[in-house]
Amino acid sequence: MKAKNWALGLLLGAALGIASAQDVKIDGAWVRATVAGQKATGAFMTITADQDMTLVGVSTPVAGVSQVHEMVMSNDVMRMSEVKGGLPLPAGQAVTLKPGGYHLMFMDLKQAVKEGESIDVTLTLRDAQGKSRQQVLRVPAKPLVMQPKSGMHGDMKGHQHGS
Ligand SMILES: [Cu+2]
Repeated sequence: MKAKNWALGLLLGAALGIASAQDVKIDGAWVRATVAGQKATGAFMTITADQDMTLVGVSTPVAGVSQVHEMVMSNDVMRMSEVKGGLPLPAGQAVTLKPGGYHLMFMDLKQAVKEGESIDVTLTLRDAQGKSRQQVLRVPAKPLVMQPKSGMHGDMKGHQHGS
């Protein structure tokens, strides 16, 4: 019933030429401002999809390589790696990308990301039917608020991937 309503809404939206840009809600997006010589940075946000979606890719003009990353424990060391198969965005669930967890990774930076400036970030999203589309965001650059190292560790050890 719900899916049917949604499909009908999509059909109407398409018929009226309305872009379904509001399918995925983005809250609190920011990218970590870089310091001199820094070649990589991360971006963070909370993403809420109103239908099951998968974040399959990301790009920005300021980086040569952009990936969706996760932090994983490997031999007691936190490492980050690309999320294989994309990051699931279950319908109605807020998925938070934050330091120490999921993040958008921008590598091979072509320019500095300065505090107070914004960069364009394009998310590639795939729906349950396998259709992909892109959503462009303006993401402001902010400095990372430094936290005590020990506190960070404690947080990470207790970290579980919640639902
Ligand atoms: Cu990363």
